[in-house]
Amino acid sequence: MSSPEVFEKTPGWLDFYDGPSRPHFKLPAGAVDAHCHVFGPGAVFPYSPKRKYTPCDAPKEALFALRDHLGFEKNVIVQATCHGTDNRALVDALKASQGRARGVASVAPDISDAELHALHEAGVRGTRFNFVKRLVSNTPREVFVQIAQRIAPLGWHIVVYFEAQDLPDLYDFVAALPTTVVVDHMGRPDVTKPVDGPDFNLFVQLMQEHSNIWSKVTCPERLSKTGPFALNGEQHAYHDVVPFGRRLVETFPDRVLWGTDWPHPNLKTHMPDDGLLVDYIPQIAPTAELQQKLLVENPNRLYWR
Ligand code: 0GY
Repeated sequence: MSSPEVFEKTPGWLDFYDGPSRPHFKLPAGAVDAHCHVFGPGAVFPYSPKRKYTPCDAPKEALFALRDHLGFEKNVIVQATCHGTDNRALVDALKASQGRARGVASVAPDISDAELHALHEAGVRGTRFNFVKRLVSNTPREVFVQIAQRIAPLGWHIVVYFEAQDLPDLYDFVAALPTTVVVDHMGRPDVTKPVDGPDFNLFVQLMQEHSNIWSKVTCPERLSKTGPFALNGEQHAYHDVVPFGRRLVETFPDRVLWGTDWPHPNLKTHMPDDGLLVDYIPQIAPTAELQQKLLVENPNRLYWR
């Protein structure tokens, strides 16, 4: 047998946070971490030859340990671009979770019916369309339309990942998708702009006009310019992102999801303490009712029905 390929991490790659704190915020029973990934390990599940980065290994055992440490009951594991359309690491994690994880896969339009059904059987409930140019080469929109037609009969949804400056161009395409659509990370707003300014209003309009569109109110650590610093002597994690998350949670309480984004790919300056990320949640979902919807009811309705 040939020896497994050895992968060198992208220079400057930050490994996930070692020894996350235990959050002060107590998650409600049944809470779901609805956006996280597994990476490899590369020796078992090689990274895609087409990848734009090589991550640290972040295996399922580490994800499940984090789940238990933070107090989540379940995970939604999203296929990351470094694995391309090879969903084996994802499927392996889903099977090992004993029903406590669901998945979002990346598929090609020519995937066979048998392969689609095997993914469904393993716990996949969605596919991801990625428009972030530093992560993927361009996929023609007709290809995405073909994939949407293949997955819709399974009752899957589509996760879309784009950056705010691309929304005007993508608006009609996203609005026309035939399934439930979940937008990653609030469409990546520029949080130095006003929360009620034209850019974020366009995103809110997309959700207002289309009741099938949901948003993950995730990734303050990616969007924040202020970072996880104390304010007025209190720990206010990523406070500049709070108005954006809170606006979506309060306007669309039944169509928002939250997740850690562990192991936090492609962060260049700081790696978040996942415990502190959990402590961010009550800032954007201040009542027990909003927390229950965000963390328990919404993800269970989408992934475990
Ligand atoms: C995220 C964000 C990123 C990466 C990916 O699939 C991926 O490679 O999603 C990113 O670099 O912004 O949601 O994990």
